[in-house]
Amino acid sequence: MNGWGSTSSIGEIAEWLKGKRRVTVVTHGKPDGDALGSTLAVARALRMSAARIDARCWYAGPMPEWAAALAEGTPWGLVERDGQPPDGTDAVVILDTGSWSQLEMVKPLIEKVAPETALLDHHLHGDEAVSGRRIVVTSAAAVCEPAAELCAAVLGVTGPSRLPAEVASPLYLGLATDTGWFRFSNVTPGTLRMAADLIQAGVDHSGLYRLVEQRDKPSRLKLMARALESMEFTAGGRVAVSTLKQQDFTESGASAAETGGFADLALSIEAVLVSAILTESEPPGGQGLLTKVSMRSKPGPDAVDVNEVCMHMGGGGHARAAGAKLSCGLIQAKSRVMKALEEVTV
Ligand SMILES: [Mn+2]
Repeated sequence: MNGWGSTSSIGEIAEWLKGKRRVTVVTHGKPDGDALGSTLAVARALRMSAARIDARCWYAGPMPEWAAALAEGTPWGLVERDGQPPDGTDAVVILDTGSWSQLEMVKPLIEKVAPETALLDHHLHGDEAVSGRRIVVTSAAAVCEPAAELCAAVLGVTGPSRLPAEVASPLYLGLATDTGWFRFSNVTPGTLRMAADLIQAGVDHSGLYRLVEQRDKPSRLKLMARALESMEFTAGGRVAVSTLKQQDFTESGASAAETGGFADLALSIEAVLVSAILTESEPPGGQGLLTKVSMRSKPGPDAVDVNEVCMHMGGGGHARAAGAKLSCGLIQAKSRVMKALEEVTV
C-alpha cells in the first residue's frame, strides 16, 4: 500500500461535488461516532448547499442505538434492512476508511459509480483502488476534522464556526468519540480548535454526551462484568486480555453493538500498557471459526504500537487503537494475542 495518501484537495472535491445530482455517502461497516458523524455532516452540507444535492447516507450495520436519533431528518439506508442503494447515484463519498475489507457491503455501489468517487480518511493504511480522489490526514484525530473543512467548502462558509448547527453537531460527535471525549493522545491543538469552532456554530455538546454515552441498558453492564471477570494478565501485568464468548452475549442479553469501549477498560490499571478484548464471533456464512480482536495501548515512551501488532494478524488501525479478525477459536486466538503482546512489551 505504497501510494496510500492524498491525491486531491478539499477545494477540488467540493468543486467536483457541485456538479452532482445524487450523492451517496458511505463508511465502514459497524459505523462508530466518527463514521456516522462525518457521513451525516457531509450529506447534510450537500443537501443544504446551493446546488441542493440529493445526498443520502448508506450504512452496513450493526448500528449504535443512538444512530437513528442522530440521523433524524437526513435520508439514510441500511444494507441489511434496505438492500443496496437505489439506482441513480452519480457520485459516492467514502469516509473514515479506505479498506475494501471494511467496505464489503457497499463495494458493489462503489465499483458501479467509479471513478466518480471521493474518499476522506485518517487511517494509516488503505487500498488505493477504493478511490483515486483521496484526502488522507493521518494526523487528524477524527475524519470529522477534514470532513468539517469539506462541509465548509461545500456550503461556501469561511470555516467550521460558520456551519449550520445540524452540520456542526454530528462533526463534534465524531471528534468527541474518536478522542474519548478529548482524552486520548490523538488530540491536537487543531482538534480542540475545531471543537471550539463547532460549539460556536451551535452544538449542544452536553446533549450529545447524554445521547451517546448515557444510554446503556443493564445488559451492557452485565456483559461488561463478564469481560472484566475474564481479564487475564501477562508480561508482568503490562498486558491485559479479556474474552467474550457467544454464551456471554446470550446470557447477558447483550448484542455485539454493546461492546463499545470495552477494550479501554483495562487501561485504567496503572501497570497495564496494552489491552485486548477478544470476541467470539459468527463468521460470514457460518463456516469455520472467527474471533474479533480489539487492542488499545497507552501513550508514552514505552507505548506499544497496536497497529503494528494487528497488521501481523491481517488487521490494522491506529498506533493506539487497532483490531484484527482471526480465523480461529477464542482459546487459540487468546494464546496468539498474548504471545504477540508479550513480545512487544519485553
Ligand atoms: Mn475515525
